[in-house]
Amino acid sequence: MFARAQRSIPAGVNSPVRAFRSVGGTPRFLVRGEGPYVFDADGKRYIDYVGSWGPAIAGHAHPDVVKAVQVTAVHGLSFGAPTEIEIELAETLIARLPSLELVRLVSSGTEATMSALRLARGYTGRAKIIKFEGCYHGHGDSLLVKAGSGALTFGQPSSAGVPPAVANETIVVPYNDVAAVEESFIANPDAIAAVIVEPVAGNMNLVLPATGFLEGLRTLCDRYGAVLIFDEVMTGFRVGPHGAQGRFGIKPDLTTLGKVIGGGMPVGAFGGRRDIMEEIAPLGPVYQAGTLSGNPVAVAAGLATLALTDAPGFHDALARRTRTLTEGLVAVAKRRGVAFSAQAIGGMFGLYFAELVPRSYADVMTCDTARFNRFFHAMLDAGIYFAPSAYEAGFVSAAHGEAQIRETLAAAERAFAAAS
Ligand code: HOZ
Repeated sequence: MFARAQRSIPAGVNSPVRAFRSVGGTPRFLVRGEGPYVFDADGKRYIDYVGSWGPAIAGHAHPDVVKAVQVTAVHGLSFGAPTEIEIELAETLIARLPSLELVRLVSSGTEATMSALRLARGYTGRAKIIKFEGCYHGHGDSLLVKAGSGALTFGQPSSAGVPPAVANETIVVPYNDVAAVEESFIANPDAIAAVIVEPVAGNMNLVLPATGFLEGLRTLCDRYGAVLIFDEVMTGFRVGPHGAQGRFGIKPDLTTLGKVIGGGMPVGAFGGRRDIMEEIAPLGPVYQAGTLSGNPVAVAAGLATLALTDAPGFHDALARRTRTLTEGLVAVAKRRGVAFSAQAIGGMFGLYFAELVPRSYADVMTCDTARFNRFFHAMLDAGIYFAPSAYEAGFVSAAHGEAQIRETLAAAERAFAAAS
């Protein structure tokens, strides 16, 4: 399949990290998923810690989600006209995130971040933005400057094809460095439209915000009249029922969402303060549109998924299980004498072949990628599917139970030996 795919698709994949180029070997072509498992075209079963890169928080093919899709699809796949189910998703998102007064649905996280930036620029009448080294916000031109995820995995954090005039409007500063943000504001008075940040960075492996970092961004944006955008495409309803903003108690001006809110179908969203959102067409002059925006079948999958996360104790149980995994891996590595660390927040985790957990892109770059690659392949052979890159966060679903964690840790005993 891989050979065939490469004849018609660049590198045989429709998104770069899937190509396995940084870890080597052949990508697995998946044919089905069920709960915590995915199955490849050769019939091999894997415990899946990619979870479609985040959306599969309830596990694969959860019966409630599948049913919602089936029931909705029978009535038509897309209308390009308003539907009631879109209101339900908008109301659900607003109820969960107090910072959202209005929200618009789109079809991907990339669309959400691109639109939020345009909106911030239109609202402030300013051109420059601040982003953080190693943060990835989709593949919009302004955002592919020192980006994370696949851009980082393949050593191309700044993409070709982005005109210098566009890239020059993006100021990049180190994650967790409030002083650098302040210096940028001082150097560019009245020119910065927005600060966009992953409140928990998940595209340069996992990096947590240091104490005071998010608060500092809030203060500086208020002081200099810039829009604070939290990119919660990854963290939205994965690190807690009210996202990272609920968890850290910071109210951004705009929020971008994706992944979990589509439950595996293409849904994104951006929303926030009413006075800013009212600048969006047709209320205001900032244009944004999409044929499949608010697609009813995709929205149905998202609503069903969000309903599952409303179960009492859902996020606590998810966080506990994720911690059991990371603490277990650290214990195994220690026994094997491997320099390794790990951490978790909600249902997200990071694994690092380094003694200490990283606090910045520079720290992430000190991790031993050769060791990661050996560990990755040993785990894959044992039926454990981690992200095929040392620069991606991992994801646990509600369908992962003790049995899967035990099996993972048993495989890790051998994989750490192979990695060292
Ligand atoms: N950019 C995604 C991970 N952070 C990967 C998307 C994919 O390959 O599906």
